[in-house]
Amino acid sequence: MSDFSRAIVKTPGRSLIDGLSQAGLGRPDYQLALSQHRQYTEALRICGLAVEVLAADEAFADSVFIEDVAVLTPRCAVLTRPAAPSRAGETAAMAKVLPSYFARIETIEPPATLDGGDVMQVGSHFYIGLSGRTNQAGASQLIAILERYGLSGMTVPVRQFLHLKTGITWVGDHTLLATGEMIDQPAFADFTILPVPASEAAGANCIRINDRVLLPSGCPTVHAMLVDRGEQVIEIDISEFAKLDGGLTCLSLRF
Ligand code: CIR
Repeated sequence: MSDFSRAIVKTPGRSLIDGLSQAGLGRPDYQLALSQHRQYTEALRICGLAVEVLAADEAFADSVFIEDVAVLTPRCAVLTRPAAPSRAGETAAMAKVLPSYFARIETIEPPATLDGGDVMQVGSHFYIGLSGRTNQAGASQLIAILERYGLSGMTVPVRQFLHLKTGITWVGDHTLLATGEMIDQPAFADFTILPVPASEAAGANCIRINDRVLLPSGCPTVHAMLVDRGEQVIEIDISEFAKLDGGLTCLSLRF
């Protein structure tokens, strides 16, 4: 079981409509995005988390995807180095927030790039996607930091997805929800894989929090698989964030 007690989220700004997007689903509706973000935040609270809600930052259209700017571990926080040029400045705001919660803060340094969406924690081990956003130098720096704190990490190639966790997330015990290239990825051969059909690919990005699982709405097959395992599922509609390639995990940092 994960044992999170806190989360940090960031209110979407009006500039959200200009966020990076490959999805081809059109621009987000800002008012609907705000309402979905409130429901998401409320779901985190229902899971028992104390949630800090940061103010919107209009200078950074994608800053609602707060997961990408930090990796939080039980022993230290790591400020990342987002690869997208328009997102590079997002870490400055996070650098001011983290000292309230973490005594030890590490940073990823140039020329490395690393987005938090590429980092999947399973216990004390961290899987790091080598994607269009996270390079080998970023992964190597993160692994070196983790090892200094008695944690461990390894890389996983990501070809089909924006980030590693776009295609795979940990759902509890020794089990992962996976879609596309992640279903047969050798790095995860020892796990029980719950295969997510391509038609419900968004469902591969879920969040296990304490005794509940958050799941994007519109994934009936995945919902049924989770209920079969005895999970308590909370469905959340994040349609406006999906238009910017965002999933459930990207909208918060949990620790
Ligand atoms: C981006 O392209 O950076 C944003 N539009 C979406 C980031 C999604 N983050 C994530 O999957 N961790």
